[in-house]
Amino acid sequence: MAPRRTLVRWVVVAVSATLLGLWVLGGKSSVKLRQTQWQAIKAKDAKLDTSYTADKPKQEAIVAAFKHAWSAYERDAMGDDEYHPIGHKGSNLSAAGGIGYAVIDAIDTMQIMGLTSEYQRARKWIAEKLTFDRDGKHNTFETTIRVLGGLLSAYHLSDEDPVFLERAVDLADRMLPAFTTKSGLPLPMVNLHKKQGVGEDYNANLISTAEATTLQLEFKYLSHLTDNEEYWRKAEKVMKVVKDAKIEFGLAPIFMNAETGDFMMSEIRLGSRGDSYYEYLLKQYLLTNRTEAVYEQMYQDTMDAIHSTLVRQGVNKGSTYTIEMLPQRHEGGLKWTLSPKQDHLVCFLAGSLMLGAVRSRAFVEAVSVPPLASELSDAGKNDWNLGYELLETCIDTYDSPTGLSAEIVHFYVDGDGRDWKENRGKDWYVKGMEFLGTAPSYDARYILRPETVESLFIAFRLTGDHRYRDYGWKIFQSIEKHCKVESGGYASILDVMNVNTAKEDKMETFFLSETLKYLYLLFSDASVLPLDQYVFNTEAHPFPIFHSGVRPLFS
Ligand code: DMJ
Repeated sequence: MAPRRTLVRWVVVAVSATLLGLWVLGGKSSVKLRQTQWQAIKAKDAKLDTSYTADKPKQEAIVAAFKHAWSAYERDAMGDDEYHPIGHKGSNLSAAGGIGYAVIDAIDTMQIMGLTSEYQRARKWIAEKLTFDRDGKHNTFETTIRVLGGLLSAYHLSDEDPVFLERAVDLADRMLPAFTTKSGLPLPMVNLHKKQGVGEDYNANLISTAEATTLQLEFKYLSHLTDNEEYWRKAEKVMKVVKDAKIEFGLAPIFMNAETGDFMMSEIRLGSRGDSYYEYLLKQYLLTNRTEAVYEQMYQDTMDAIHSTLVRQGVNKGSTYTIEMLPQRHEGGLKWTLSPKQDHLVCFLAGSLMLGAVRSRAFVEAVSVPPLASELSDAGKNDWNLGYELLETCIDTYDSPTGLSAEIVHFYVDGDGRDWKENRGKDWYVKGMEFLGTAPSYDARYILRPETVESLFIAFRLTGDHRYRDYGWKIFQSIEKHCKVESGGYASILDVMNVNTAKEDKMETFFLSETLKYLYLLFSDASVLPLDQYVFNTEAHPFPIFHSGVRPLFS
């Protein structure tokens, strides 16, 4: 998340779509599309084997890691929203009390891993102790993706145990008032006791683009399960507002005004506050079995805009990466500064592009594994190549002294005044590394994030290339070596470039819901949660693909 001071500075004025559109138009004509070779068959060291046999010993090691994390949480903090494994304690997101963040985020991983007794105890806690009647502020987006998403996925995987759906309906009904703004965009926070949307203290109408547009899978699937169309319409309306506000070439600034529905003057980026907007464009289309053409169009336009505007190549070895755009007022208009900075969060895009290529840009219904160039459109081949190359870059950022990737990497560019060889001839560096002896920067942390292993899982399922399993296993071993807390749990580390790094006393809930789940699935056989039957929400909670009778509000 952007530090608050930066955020306030940027959020000054609503962006004129025309003005922004003109700039992007200029950018589009001046940036040459990359000409790349077909990557799936090019990889020299590809180890193709599509038998997808489960690797049981590796799965057992990952299950043991899950148990090491969960049992410590259960021992020290059962029911609290978050866990601090070094201090052996939990904490809640609001002083009003917990809402089951950690338990609900983790429960479907237990179901998938077959951890029956852990699952039974977590279910019992949800049935007997969980309450959403909390008079405090909770983040609308985080509550949706972790808690609502976790309950819905647990409901499906438990063969429809009603306790999960009852809790999901109670939560969603308490959240719906967050959408009661003039535009229909949600407010960023919600008081679940008062059933009221709540704005940020420093700007009452501000909502980040990712937060507004990463609620649709959850509310639509709930609508499908309950036949209550209100959930559907509230979530869908947001997409119409975004489409109407959207700049011509499909890129979206990271902040919106919830009252007016306009974009605010703010950065364009694929990382924090932007990321899952791009992810859910594809996933909304997939969840309803590829029947809502409007989302396919929005997705395709947006990927085209990413190709033409945000993609760059490293100066040392040509690694493919994405940039950020920062707006500034300039002679009565807007000037955009380009920044060669990439969040770890962006690594979700690699797998997403590969999945989108085979599901949305193919000539055939069932694409081969790995895909054949002849099966994909030119745009599909471009998306596939970009996804493939971005994944190579994300993997490369794990080639650090700890074997883990930083929260943020920067890429060397012409004229940056840096010694390009300072990091072993790599294209990227971590800011703060040069200030040895002082506290490492925020950028240098690894906070147990999942995006690269998520993309490795998707890439493996779509190609059968065992290199992806090898990379995933290396990452898992590095987590074991540097993040494991012997007395129980896993912690973030402060500096991936230092093997003696200190730990930070926090185990993010997405470590259990995403990172370990995707690692486990990477080593499972392909019949487990197949990608043509399931869509994973942004917190890795799988929902089954379904047909819907609800007609889209807009086209
Ligand atoms: C998760 O909570 C979700 O994936 C979200 O979309 C952003 N990233 C974190 C994990 O890194």
